Amino acid sequence: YNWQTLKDYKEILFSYFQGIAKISINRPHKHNAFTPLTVQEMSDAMELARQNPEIGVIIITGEGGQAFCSGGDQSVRGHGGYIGEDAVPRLNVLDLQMQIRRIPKPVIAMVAGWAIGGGHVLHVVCDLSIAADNARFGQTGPKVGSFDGGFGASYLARIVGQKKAREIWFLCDQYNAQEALDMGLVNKVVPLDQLEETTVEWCRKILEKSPIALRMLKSAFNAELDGQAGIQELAGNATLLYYLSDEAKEGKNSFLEKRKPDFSKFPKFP
Ligand code: 1HA
Repeated sequence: YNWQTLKDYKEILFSYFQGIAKISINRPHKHNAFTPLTVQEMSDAMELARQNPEIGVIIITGEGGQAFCSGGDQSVRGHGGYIGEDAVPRLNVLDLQMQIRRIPKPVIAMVAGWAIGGGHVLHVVCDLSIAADNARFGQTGPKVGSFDGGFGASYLARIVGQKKAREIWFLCDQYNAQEALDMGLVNKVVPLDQLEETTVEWCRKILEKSPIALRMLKSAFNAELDGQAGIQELAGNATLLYYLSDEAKEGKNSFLEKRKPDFSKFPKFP
């Protein structure tokens, strides 16, 4: 595929091909562990992908074929978070998780090798996960002095069930691609050399579909779990649709034309 670089970053690659954006962590020497800068760059790329109307689907992945992401870089973990160049400790991956969930376009995790710790949670919050046969999944928090009690716990439990989610966190075991497939943690497992091809094929199937239907469905799936914030997201999409209607336009036009709105011609559906 002829991936075109959309923007140059230090710790990630951000590229584009035929409606698809690919955000790839580029720290293979650390199994793609993230620093605050990695996360900041991923956030920036996600925002660009959100704003770009050419982009209909986003792939999140890691370079090198040996790891998707091994979580927070423990060598920059300091007092109160992961420390970047500005010496401030941060847990900014939590904001990135929210971005992945809220972007109104499908996000696919393309997982080769390790998806561990905070890197595992990153694939969990993606809409779909496609795994290579060398993928390995697991949480390490209780082993390394961390935990993600947000989506990393509650959303994981929605996916694999309460018993399995507690097992994953309490034992910190690692699971292979087939085991992940069996527990519904990933959508598909393919040989490593077919990973990108399959993921692009799935993206193309998605890109053929109605963008508003996809957008409504993503926010509907989110709403059930996200409470007031989820309802806000779903309702925002209802507002978007309403703005497209003549009925809503009559409201705006009457204001601009300094007259009373005339909604009489609009049906009062049963
Ligand atoms: O829980 C959170 C958060 C919770 C709330 C809010 C924010 C959060 C943000 C982050 C996190 C976390 O991510 S906590 C969990 C952090 N991650 C880990 O505990 C995984 C650590 N890595 C491993 O257990 C293993 O590396 C591995 C099972 C993924 C692979 O093992 P393997 O094949 O034996 O490779 P290994 O030799 O260990 O790794 C290759 C190189 O990558 C090593 O460097 P080298 O010794 O060659 O210099 C290794 O140190 C480095 N590396 C791997 N993972 C990390 C890492 N370096 C820093 N941080 C890592 N996470």
